[in-house]
Amino acid sequence: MQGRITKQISNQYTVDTQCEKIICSARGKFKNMGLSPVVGDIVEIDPENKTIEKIISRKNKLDRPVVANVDVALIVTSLKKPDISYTLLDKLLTIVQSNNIEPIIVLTKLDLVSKRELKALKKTLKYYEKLNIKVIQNTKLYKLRKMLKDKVVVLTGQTGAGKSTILNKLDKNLNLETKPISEALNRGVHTTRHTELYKIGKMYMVDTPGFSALDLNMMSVEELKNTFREFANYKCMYKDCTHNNEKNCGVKKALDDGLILPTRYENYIRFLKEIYENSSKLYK
Ligand SMILES: Nc1nc2c(ncn2[C@@H]2O[C@H](COP(=O)(O)OP(=O)(O)OP(=O)(O)O)[C@@H](O)[C@H]2O)c(=O)[nH]1
Ligand SMILES: [Mg+2]
Ligand SMILES: [Zn+2]
Repeated sequence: MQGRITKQISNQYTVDTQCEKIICSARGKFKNMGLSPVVGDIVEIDPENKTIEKIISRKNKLDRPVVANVDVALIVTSLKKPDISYTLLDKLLTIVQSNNIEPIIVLTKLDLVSKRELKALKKTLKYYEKLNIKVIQNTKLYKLRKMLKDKVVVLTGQTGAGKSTILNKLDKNLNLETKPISEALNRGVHTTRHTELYKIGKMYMVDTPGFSALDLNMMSVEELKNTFREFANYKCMYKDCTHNNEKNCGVKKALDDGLILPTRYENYIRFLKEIYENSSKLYK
């Protein structure tokens, strides 16, 4: 019998089969193989012993949150309280795209910014739309329903950005815990703690613990470059140009010409350095 893991609490996996939810444990052999089932996995189970027997090979797997077979990531981006962070936005875009997941930016708390601020923000966000990344507002969630039909969807973004609030709006029966930002920040912990897939209509949604710091674990420079889609439009003298200190770099020229958003380039360099630091740690 096959099903999808929708929830995990230590070795207790909730497996959603076509007819029922069965709580299973993973067999010891997975541990020995250095492989453990995660939320989002499609698994073969033994319904009598209530054990997971086999993990069907994955399309992808995210590390934080730990979820497999993800189609779309909603990058929930609050404009105020917490303030928008382009570094976090670009980092999430990079991580999501390097895992072959389609990113959709969902803006929240538009009601907390002034008209003038909103105008400037929208201009910046247009840049992302030109990269073919969808940007939608949390007041227009009906647009999401169509886009996310039959998809496994993760929500990600800072604590207090409004992820659980979005899920609650999409499904009035969920009643996920949400916390005013001041309270959440004072406690220094995320309101949402374990990973779980919620079936909402025809989509599987993950309400994840929000996170603010992420590393680009094991990403190569080549992968990083690929996730900055706009860079491919410019030609550099060296084919393996890292767009850092090289001569005749088309990307740096485009930056000087105002064709590349400065924060995008800054974040790219920041991530590049992180990757170099990670790999030097590896060889120490
Ligand atoms: N003004 C305003 N408040 C919002 C909006 N969206 C969410 N909030 C509020 O922001 C606070 C945090 O929302 P949550 O949904 O708990 O945030 P979260 O992203 O799930 O946070 P974690 O679970 O801690 O990662 C709550 O008080 C929400 O009511 C919005 O569009 N405007
Ligand atoms: Mg939450
Ligand atoms: Zn270059």
